[in-house]
Amino acid sequence: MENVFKSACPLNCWDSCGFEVTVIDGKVTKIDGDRDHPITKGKICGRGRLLEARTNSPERLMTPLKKSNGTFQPISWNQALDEIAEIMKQVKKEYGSSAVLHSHDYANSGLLINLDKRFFNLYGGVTELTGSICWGAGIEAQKWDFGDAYSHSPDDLIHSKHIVVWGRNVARTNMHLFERLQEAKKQGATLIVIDPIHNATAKIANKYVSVKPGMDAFLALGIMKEIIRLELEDRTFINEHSVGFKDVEELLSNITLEELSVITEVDQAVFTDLAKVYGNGPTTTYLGLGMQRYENGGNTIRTIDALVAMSGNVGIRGGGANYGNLQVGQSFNVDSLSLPHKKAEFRSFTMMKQAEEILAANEPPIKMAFITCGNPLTQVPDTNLVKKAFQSIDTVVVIDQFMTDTAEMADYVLPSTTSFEEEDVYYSSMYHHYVNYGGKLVDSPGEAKSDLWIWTELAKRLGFGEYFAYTREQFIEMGLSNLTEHQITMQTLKEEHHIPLPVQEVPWNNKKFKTASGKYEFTSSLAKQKGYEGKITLSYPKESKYTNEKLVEMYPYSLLSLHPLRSNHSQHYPLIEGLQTNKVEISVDIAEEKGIKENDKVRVYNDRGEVIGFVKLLRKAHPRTINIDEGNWNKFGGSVNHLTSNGESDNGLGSVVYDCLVNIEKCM
Ligand SMILES: Nc1nc2c(c(=O)[nH]1)N[C@H]1C(S)=C(S)[C@@H](COP(=O)(O)OP(=O)(O)OC[C@H]3O[C@@H](n4cnc5c(=O)[nH]c(N)nc54)[C@H](O)[C@@H]3O)O[C@H]1N2
Ligand SMILES: Nc1nc2c(c(=O)[nH]1)N[C@H]1C(S)=C(S)[C@@H](COP(=O)(O)OP(=O)(O)OC[C@H]3O[C@@H](n4cnc5c(=O)[nH]c(N)nc54)[C@H](O)[C@@H]3O)O[C@H]1N2
Ligand code: SF4
Ligand SMILES: [Mo]
Repeated sequence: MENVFKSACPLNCWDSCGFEVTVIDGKVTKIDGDRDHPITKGKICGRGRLLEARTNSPERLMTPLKKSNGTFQPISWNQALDEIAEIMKQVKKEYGSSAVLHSHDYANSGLLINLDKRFFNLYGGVTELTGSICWGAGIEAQKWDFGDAYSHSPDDLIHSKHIVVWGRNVARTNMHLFERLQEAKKQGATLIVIDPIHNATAKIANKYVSVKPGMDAFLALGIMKEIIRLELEDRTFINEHSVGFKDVEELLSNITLEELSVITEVDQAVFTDLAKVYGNGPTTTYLGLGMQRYENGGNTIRTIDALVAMSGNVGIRGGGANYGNLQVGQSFNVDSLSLPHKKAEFRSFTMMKQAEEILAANEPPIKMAFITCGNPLTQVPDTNLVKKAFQSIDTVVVIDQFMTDTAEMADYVLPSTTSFEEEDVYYSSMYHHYVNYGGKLVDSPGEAKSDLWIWTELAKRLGFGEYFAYTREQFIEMGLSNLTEHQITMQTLKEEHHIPLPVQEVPWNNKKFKTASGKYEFTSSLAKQKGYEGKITLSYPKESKYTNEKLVEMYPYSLLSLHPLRSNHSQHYPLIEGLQTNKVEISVDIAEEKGIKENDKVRVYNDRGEVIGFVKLLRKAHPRTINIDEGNWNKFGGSVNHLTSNGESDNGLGSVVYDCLVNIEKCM
């Protein structure tokens, strides 16, 4: 029997698409877009479509596995859960509950993923991860400037005269914004793309600006200088709704346009052109995550925010410094799910430095780790260190659907369900503000169980089973409990499939900010409170000629590791043969300098490691730039994170995965 159900994409992505899933005789056979979804309107990408193949893959993990003498043996759920619970009890008794690490990322955008935290909080509180390899530097930066990171509603784009896409690979990573960019251009808006790579979004732009990786703040400073020279700044906003602009003016007086042009490798005329773009708005800025994955990443986002603010583009229709949209996630009653008050102990490592911290921890040491919704052996910087760290832990439990590089090194691997096998509601705090319903459509294969089932069974064995004595539906209701007045309940979601959350469409339109002063803070009081200087500064990436000349002599090229077109991080590599080798994209000047040609086999290396791959020439990239897409598995050539460093951004909460110098040589 064939049925078509409305559902939603669970992948970590800007777009949070609505799905129509065809199920024939208890099996998912096809995934299409939900034409009734107001934002995603029936279109989805290949990653979404391939969830069918992922769900039905013969490679799915089917039973719990335990490693003995280096090989995995299938064991029963009872044995796996009894043993794991016993180890948890022992570890807690001997070392305290924070000797357990919960390592995770955000690979499932369902609401119930917050129940992981409930489990670990009730256990007593474990070592948790803070910050984010993904967008941590920028989120913290916007908290300093605005008080929070909020974006305009997608529909607001029609009010923009100019659109600046700054470090976001829209055509590849955010397809529904891409459609809107094309539409806005037809309506007469101008599109400017600022990116070291002439990507598919740049191809449709009216103007493309190629910038030296990691130097965007200097570009924003140059634009601000020109705005002031041309008297295009918004003095009303600056005088009435902001604090600290004097510090920005002082900074601007310390550096010349000539110097800024040299640092950014951008022509001075471009500063003037962009000053006019920002000064004659409304101009909206879509910040991506690209330029904040550097040591100076927080400062970069703050300097761009400052440009958007001083030019009068904050809190107005058609404006905005759109980065993340945290108001979406803040709509839910997450605390009722995660019970933060239940934890007695607490320790945190940053996501970036988890490996280093594992190796250094002694009060208590890390004796056990749970890894869920993440694949740190491919995705966390400095793979060699990550491997060493996890191998040093007595007991590693990985919950996943596939035998990933991370699962390979675990002691216990527990098979998890995919999204069509369980009910949940899905949302993303990245772009639009609709929450989507996804029901249970098929049974899980073999003995795969949901993460929630696993927590529930462990909780029973650990003595706090009563906190998990709820159905999925009841848990979802709990998370939605503060939305009933907006008619967002299980019932209405099941009926309507997608409902807009009650968030602001034009954030900060009343010019009241969530900062301590209530104003936009060019110099941040929150930063000062946290022990930072608080001012925007002139700061460079960690690996650049301005900070480490010697390193540049050895490793002259900037390595980016962008998100792959056809895979969501590591998840689709096993399903697509064409992805199963490393493609090393290099700017043409490097090819000339090194005598390398298209398809040559090359070795890319630095002090941290090496990656072997095959060359593809980037004809219009910024000079001295290389890209190797992230996410590749060991068996297909290995993760680009063998080369990246585990440093933290200037504000402590972001990664530096693009702040990475390398050299390259042809393999003989
Ligand atoms: N196809 C696909 N889509 C995805 C994902 C995926 O894995 N695959 N992942 C999803 C997730 S989790 C995320 S976080 C988002 C990320 O979405 P994006 O932010 O769009 O993705 P990135 O790959 O980080 O690429 C950002 C862009 O920044 C540019 N860039 C790098 N360094 C600099 C710099 O110094 N200055 C400037 N101006 N630009 C720079 C890169 O060339 C690239 O074009 O994508 C989501 N969508
Ligand atoms: N060099 C470099 N490194 C990067 C990036 C980069 O641009 N360059 N990007 C960073 C970014 S933006 C991000 S968001 C991270 C992503 O990092 P990860 O989230 O670690 O990446 P994924 O490959 O999506 O791995 C997620 C794993 O979770 C599993 N999974 C999916 N759903 C569930 C579930 O419901 N339960 C459980 N238990 N498991 C599940 C999947 O099968 C998969 O193996 O990578 C970061 N790493
Ligand atoms: S991965 Fe993103 S664009 Fe693709 S279907 Fe899922 S939400 Fe939509
Ligand atoms: Mo991400």
